[in-house]
Amino acid sequence: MNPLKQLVSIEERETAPPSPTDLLLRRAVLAIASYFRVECLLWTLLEGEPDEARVYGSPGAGSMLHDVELESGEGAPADLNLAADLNLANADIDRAAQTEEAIARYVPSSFPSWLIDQIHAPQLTQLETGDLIVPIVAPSFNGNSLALEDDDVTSSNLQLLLQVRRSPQDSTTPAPAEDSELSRYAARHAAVAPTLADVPSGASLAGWTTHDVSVIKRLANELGLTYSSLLWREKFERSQRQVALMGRIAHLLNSGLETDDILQQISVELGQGLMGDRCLVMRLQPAGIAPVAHWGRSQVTLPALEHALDHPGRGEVWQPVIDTFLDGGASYLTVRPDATSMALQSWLQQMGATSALLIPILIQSDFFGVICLLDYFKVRWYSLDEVQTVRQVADHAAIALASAQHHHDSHRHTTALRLQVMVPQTPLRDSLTQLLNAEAFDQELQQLSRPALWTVQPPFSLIICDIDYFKLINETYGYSVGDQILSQLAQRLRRQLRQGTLAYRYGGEEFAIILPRTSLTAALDVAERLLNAIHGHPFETSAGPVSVTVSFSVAQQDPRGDRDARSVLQRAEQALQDAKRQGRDCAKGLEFGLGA
Ligand code: GH3
Ligand code: MG
Ligand code: MG
Repeated sequence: MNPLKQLVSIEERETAPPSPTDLLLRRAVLAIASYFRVECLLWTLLEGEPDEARVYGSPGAGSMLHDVELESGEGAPADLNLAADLNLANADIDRAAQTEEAIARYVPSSFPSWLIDQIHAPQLTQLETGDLIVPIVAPSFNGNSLALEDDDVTSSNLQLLLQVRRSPQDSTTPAPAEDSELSRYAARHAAVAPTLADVPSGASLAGWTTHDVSVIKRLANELGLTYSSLLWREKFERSQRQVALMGRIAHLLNSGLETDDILQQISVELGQGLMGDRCLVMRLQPAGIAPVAHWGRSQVTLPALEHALDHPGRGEVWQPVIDTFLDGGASYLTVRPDATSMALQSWLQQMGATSALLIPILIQSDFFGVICLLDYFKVRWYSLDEVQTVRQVADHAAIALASAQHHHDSHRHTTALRLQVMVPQTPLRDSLTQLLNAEAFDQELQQLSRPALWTVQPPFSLIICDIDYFKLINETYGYSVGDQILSQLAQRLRRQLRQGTLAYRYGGEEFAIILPRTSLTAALDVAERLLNAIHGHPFETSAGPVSVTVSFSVAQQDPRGDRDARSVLQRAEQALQDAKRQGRDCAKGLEFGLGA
C-alpha cells in the first residue's frame, strides 16, 4: 500500500465545526438573557490557559464590556443559525436568536479587576454597577472524596463566570412562555424551595429576589457540570486525534518514502490536523530562510510563497533568531507592525501572516530549521497540547532528516560501487568512453537537488570540461580518431580521480565530475591536476600522436543562493565560457554570488 495515497485521502478538516462547549455556552447565555430579561456575559476558561479565555455576550451586553479590552469580536450573523442548529424548541430562545443579533463571542485581552478577585476567591456577589456575579466552579474531587491533585483547588477552580445585569424596572422575573423548555426547567428548580442559606449571608442583592438568585445559582451549577463534562470530552477527543496524527507520522518514517515526501506529508498532516492556514517546514540558517515543504489551505487565497524565501545578502540577520530557538525561546508569535527590526517579525509581515507557531527542528544538537504554522485571517492561539504535538512532530522530522543524510552518504557509496562492477551495456553508461552518460548525470543532479538534502548535505563541487577545437581535430584527422581521443581522454580523467568519484560524459566532447564535500578551491586543484594530465601528453591514435587541450571550469554548490544542482551547472558553464574566451587550455572557477 502506498502510504502517500493513504495520507492524501485523509478528509480535509478545513474549518472547525462549532464545538459542543461553544454551543452550550451560547445557548446558556440566550436562555438566561431571555428568561430573566437581563443582559448577560459569560466568561470562560479561567482555568489555566488564559490565551483561550472568551466572553460570550447577550445582544445588548456590549455596554457591560466597556472597561475590557477586546482582541476580537465575532458579530453573530452566523449565530442566527445557531437556534436552528441546536434545534431549540424553546420559543423564547428562538425569538431572541432571531430578533436580537444573537450571541457575540469576544476574546478579552484583559480582565477587569473584580474578575481577577473572583479567580482568587470565587463568590456570588454584586458589583457597584448592580451586576450580579455568579462564579461557576469546576467540580472538584478533593476533600473526603477523590482528590485528583494536591494543589489548592479553590484558587484555580473558577471555570465560568456569569455576569448578569438587570435594568431596575425589570426587577421581577416575568412568567416565561408557558411551553418553553426553559420555563419547565426553571419551574423544576423553583420547586426546590430556596433556603436563605443559598444566598450569601448579609448579601443585599438589589433588584434580585432570593428566589431568582436561587434559580440562577442552580442554573449555573448545572451549566458548570455540563460544561465540564463537554470540555473533558473535547480535550479527550483532541488528544485522541493528536495521538492518531503522531501515529501516522511515525508510520511515515518507516514507509520508505523519500525524505522530501515525508516532510511534505508532515506539513499536510500538521496543517490539516491543527487547522492552520499554512504549514511550512523551513530551513533556517544565519543568512536566510527557505521552505523545504509546504501545505496551504486550499479554500482560501494565501499570499504567494515566494516571500517565504528570504533573499541572501543581508548578512547573518537570522543568527539571533536561531540563538533564541537554541535557548528554547519563543515559539509563538503574533505579528506586530512595530517590530519590523526583528528578522522573524519582518519575515512574518512579508508573508502576510497574523500569527505563527514556530517550533525548532534540531538534528541531534544541530539546528536545522523550524516547523511553522501560519494563520492569516485571525490571531490563532495554540493550546499547550497542540504545541506539544508540533514539538513531537519536529522530533520526527529531525529523525527523517538525519536518516536522509545518512542514506544520502550511503547512496553515493553504493552508486560508486555499482559503477566499478557495472557491465558495459548498462544503459546509464556511455559505450564509447565507459563513463556514466548524460542521463546518469541528470539523475545525480536531481539526487543532489532534493530539497530536504539541499541545505543539509555538505556542499559539493562540479567540474566540467570541454575539448578545445575538437571540430577541427575531427576535420583534420577524421571522426574515428576523434573517437579514439574521446575514449582515451575519459580513461585519463578516471585515472586521475579517486575511486568512487563519479565522472560523466554528458555531451559530445563534454565531461563532468561531481566532487562531494569539496570546496571550490579544492575542486580547482583537481581540475588543474586533470589539465596537467592532458596538456603536453599527446594521445596515441591510429593517425599517430595527437595533442589536444581541454578547458576546465569549476563551480561550488551554494545552498542558499542556488535553487538546485542545475544552478551549479549553469555557473560552471558560465565559467567554461570564460575559460574558452581567455585562450582555452586552462581551468576557471566561478565563486557563487558573483554570477548572474
Ligand atoms: P571549442 O574549443 O570552442 O570547444 O571548439 P570545438 O570545436 O570543440 O567546439 P564545438 O562545440 O563547435 O565542436 C564540438 C565538436 O565535437 C563537434 C562534434 O562533431 C564533435 N563531437 C561531438 N561528439 C563526438 C563524438 O562522439 N565523436 C567525435 N569524433 N566527435 C564528436
Ligand atoms: Mg562543446
Ligand atoms: Mg569543444
